[in-house]
Amino acid sequence: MDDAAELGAKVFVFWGGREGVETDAPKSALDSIKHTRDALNFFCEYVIDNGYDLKLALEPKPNEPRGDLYFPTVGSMLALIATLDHPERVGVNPEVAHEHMAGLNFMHAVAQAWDAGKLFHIDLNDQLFGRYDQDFRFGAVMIKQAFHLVKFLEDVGYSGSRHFDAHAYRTADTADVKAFAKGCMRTYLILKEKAAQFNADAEIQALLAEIHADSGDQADVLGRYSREAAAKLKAINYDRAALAKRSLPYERLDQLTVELLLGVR
Ligand SMILES: [Mn+2]
Repeated sequence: MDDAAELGAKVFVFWGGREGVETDAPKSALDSIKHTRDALNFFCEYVIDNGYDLKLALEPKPNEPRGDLYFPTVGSMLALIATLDHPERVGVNPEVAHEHMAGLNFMHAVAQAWDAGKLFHIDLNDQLFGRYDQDFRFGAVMIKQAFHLVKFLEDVGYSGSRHFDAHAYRTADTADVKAFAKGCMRTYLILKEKAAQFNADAEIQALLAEIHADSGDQADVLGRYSREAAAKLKAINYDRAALAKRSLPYERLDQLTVELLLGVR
C-alpha cells in the first residue's frame, strides 16, 4: 500500500484468495468471516491514517483451484463491503473467469457492482463454465457474453481501468504473447464498435421499441409503495390470454445480435 500510494495508484486491487480453504474441520467459518472483515477495516484505517488517496477493490473467486474461497462471488463481496467500517473506501474488482467458474452471468454481476457504485476496477479475460481458472484472451471463447459486457461498460460510461488479467497459450513465443496482448485489446475495441452498431441499427432498435412498448396504464402501481397503489394493484384484473398475445420478439432480436457479431450486418 505504501508503494502503491508512492506510485500514485488510486485503486489497490485486493487479491486475498490465494490457495483457499481445503478443509472446514480446523476453523470456524464465522471466525474466518470476522478475520477478513477485521483485516479490511485495519487496512482502511491505515490508508486513512496515512492520508493516502487509495481505494480497495476486492476480487472474488470461487475456488483456487481445489480450495474454497470465502466471499466467492461479486454479490457475496458486495454484501461483505456493506458491513465494513468504511464501506465508501471499498469496492470490487470483478473478473470474467471467476464468475464463469461459478456458472454465473458476469455482466449481471458487473451491473450490480455498478448499481452499488462499487465497480472500482475490472479484470477482463475469458473462461468456459465449469472449469478451473483458464484466463483465456479476452473474447476467446464466449463472444456473446463478452459483447454484452463491453456494451454494458460502454453504455453506462465506465471510465475505470480496463485491465486484462489473462494468459497466452502455453505454446506462445514472445511474438505470440504480443499478439495475445494485442488480441485482448483489439477484441474489446471491436466489441465496442459492435455495441455502437447495435445502438444505431434501425431494425434492432425497432424491435427494442416494440418489446419495451408501454401503454402506461399501470404507471400508478409502479414505483414506491403506498396503500392506494397496493389497492389498485390488487384490483387489476389481468387478462392472461391478452397478455400472452403480446409480441415479444426476443428470438429475432437475439438472432440479429448474433448476425451483427458474425459480421453479416
Ligand atoms: Mn484477476
